[in-house]
Amino acid sequence: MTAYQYWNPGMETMIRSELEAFQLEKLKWAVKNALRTPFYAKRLKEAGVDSPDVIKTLDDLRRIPFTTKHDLRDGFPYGFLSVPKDEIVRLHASSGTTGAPTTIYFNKEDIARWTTFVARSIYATGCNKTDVFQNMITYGLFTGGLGFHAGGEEVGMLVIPSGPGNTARQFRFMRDFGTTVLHATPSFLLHVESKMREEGVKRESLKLRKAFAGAEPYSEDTRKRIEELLKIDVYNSYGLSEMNGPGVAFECQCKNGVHLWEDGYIGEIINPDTLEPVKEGETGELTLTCLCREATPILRYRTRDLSSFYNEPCACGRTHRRLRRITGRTDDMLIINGVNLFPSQIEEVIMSMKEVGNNYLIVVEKDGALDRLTVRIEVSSAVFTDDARLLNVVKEKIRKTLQASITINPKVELHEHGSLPVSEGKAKRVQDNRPKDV
Ligand code: DLL
Repeated sequence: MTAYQYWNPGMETMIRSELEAFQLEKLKWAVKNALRTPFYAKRLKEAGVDSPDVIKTLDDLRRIPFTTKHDLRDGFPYGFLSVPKDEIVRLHASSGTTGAPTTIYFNKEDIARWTTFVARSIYATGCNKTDVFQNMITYGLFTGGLGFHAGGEEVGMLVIPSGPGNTARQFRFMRDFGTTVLHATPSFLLHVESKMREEGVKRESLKLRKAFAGAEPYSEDTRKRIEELLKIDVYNSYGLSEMNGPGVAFECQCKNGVHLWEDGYIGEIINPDTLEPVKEGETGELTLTCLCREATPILRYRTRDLSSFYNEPCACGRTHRRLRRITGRTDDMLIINGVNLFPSQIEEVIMSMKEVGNNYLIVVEKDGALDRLTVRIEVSSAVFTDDARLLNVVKEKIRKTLQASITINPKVELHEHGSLPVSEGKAKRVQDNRPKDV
């Protein structure tokens, strides 16, 4: 039987009524901070929320208007700042692919609070100060590097700030320092595994036992694949820059959904069209209110991530509700000849097939008036031989399985192991080559 460990037992197992009372106090604090920012001073007053005293119950959250990425960009650079500039000590930014970056500022207390949430997350997976933690995610403006770095140190682990890339160097660190815990995007973990085989690194020569995987969507089958191939326990880690970064929601040792740390964040699931709350347990857009950051308050932020809450309590004893794996973003849905398709639906099918290797790419193009979907898939060298008949059998099998699941007939291309592009950060799984104005 697993002995569950809690970083902050009182807070993590607090009965719901007390947790909600705590949230209410923090929400008032967040509204007070928000009213000091140029953006919310206007937006909240227009909505009749001109004082934190307007918030009398948690239901009053619904009196606060939503905040979008667009608002954050409009407020760049200081429209969301609630403290004097000389109080802020750090910024992080996510650039996305278009438009101005969204920048989040932290004061010293904000950094300390964020760090505690990451430490709590790491500890919930069963890590402790005896672990050696190789942080193979991007440092810099991206929150994954420094966020996990500080959280790991807070737990007391030895943190190796390796960053991503250069797998030969990563393997050397793993051997030299006896790494026990890894952190990376799931796609980079798969790449590490491929390289391990390619470079003949013996798994037995390494002490790896756990990995945190997040920052991009991945399926349950991908998790299982990483666990089986790397012989390692993989925990899902969810977060976003607007809510500090990692440490927003994390899996415990039950590995069945990510606990949203509700003393730091209020989560709502809304219907992205009507903006009304969905029924309990239904899927919709996750909307988050940050209760733990003073310098850049963000209320009811529309994450665009699609998820739902579990209703049942978790066996670990934590009372903070769990979110299901993100199935996609409202803005990454593809429409192929009128059929809606999330890239995660493709990943779910192919990653459960043993013929499929560790990397794939979805390409959408115009073929005359129609859209054409191609799925490029790496296969193992056992499959990728000169035997054209075998290749065709595999290709047909993947095509038919995909078609049965997504109701679109894709073209399937098989590629040699290691031939598709690998990203060190978030994987780019979709290449939409259709003209933008069509
Ligand atoms: O990705 C923060 C982070 C760093 C999370 C390290 C986990 C580990 P952003 O760059 O702002 O921040 O991207 C946030 O990434 O809205 C989701 O769409 C996606 N995302 C993050 N974690 C997961 C996950 C960081 N576990 C955006 N599953 C989010 C699915 C995820 N999607």
